[in-house]
Amino acid sequence: AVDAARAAFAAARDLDELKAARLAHVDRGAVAGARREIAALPPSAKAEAGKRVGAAQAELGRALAARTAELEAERDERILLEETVDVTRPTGRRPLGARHPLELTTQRLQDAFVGTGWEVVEGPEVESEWMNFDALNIGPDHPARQMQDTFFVDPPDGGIVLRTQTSPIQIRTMLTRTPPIYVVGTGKVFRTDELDATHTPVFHQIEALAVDKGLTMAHLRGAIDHFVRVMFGAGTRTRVRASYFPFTEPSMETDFQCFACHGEGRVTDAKGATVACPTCGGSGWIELGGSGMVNRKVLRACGIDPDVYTGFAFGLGIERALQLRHGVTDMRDIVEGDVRFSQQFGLEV
Ligand code: FA5
Repeated sequence: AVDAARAAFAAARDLDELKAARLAHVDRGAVAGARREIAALPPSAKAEAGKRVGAAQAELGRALAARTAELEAERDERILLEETVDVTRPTGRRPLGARHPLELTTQRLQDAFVGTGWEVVEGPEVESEWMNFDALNIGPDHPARQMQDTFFVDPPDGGIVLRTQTSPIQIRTMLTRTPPIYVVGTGKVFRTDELDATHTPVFHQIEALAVDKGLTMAHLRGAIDHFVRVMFGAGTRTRVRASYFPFTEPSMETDFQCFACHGEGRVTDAKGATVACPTCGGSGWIELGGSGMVNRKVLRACGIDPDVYTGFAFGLGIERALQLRHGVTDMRDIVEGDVRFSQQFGLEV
């Protein structure tokens, strides 16, 4: 009986078959039967029979345990093989994104200020007309309201606009702080401009504001020069010219030399003809931003005494700055969000 059981254990190909063999040969097999029969034996034979049956049972137990261990090892090995992960197989890689050059440029511009002790401030994109215009000395009938074509938020007479410039950040800052003030704000601004090579309806500005005792135009020129050097390198050609903004007096505008025609105003087209440069419109210069001494009326509206303090401010378009720095001839490339455009810049903008 023991040999038959051993043969059945050996024949079992997996743990289920081994279980069946155990039921047949151990639990209900001849040895178990022999054990039950011991009770009926005469007392003199019981001890001897008990020993033999016990030895047979122990033998069966050992054989079963050995085969169980073998089959379990086989099973574990099979599972390991079936569940193997091939780490050398090529995977479906997800394409990496890239940080947008506008974001990198903004950071670089902010760094240029923070490095000289200025502070970064923010303002909302949905702004009150009062902050965006009135407080900046642009009254309801002021022609400058038409200079910046405005998106109105419903209802149209609710006095809420999408800010057309970052200059309302100046107002918010002067209303909540006392001089000396040295702050720089950046963000999205909105105008109903058509999308073309140098315009987009949603663009970014950076705005700097300083209010302190004794600030003059010389400080403003110095700040702009520092900014332009950091941003564009020492060799960049810029010019300032007198301009007009209601919130600065006097006002200036900074232009940079057109990178497409190198200031010539004319380029050669695909057919070899000389035509007006499409990037700058033929003037040879591209407007970068406006600046000036903070208008006394604006200081007063913000509760700052213009007889004690003076201030200067400048604001410029970041897309334009990016165009200049990298010779991007068409602003549409900047705003379309194609990752291949961003990838060209890496992390160094
Ligand atoms: C202003 O917005 C003033 N707030 C700037 C200022 C600040 C003056 C502080 C004085 C003191 P302006 O409307 O010129 O000015 O616009 C500033 C710059 O934004 C422009 O020089 C140009 O670089 C950029 N810009 C204007 N319109 C667009 C547009 N549609 N797309 C991209 N950039 C634009």
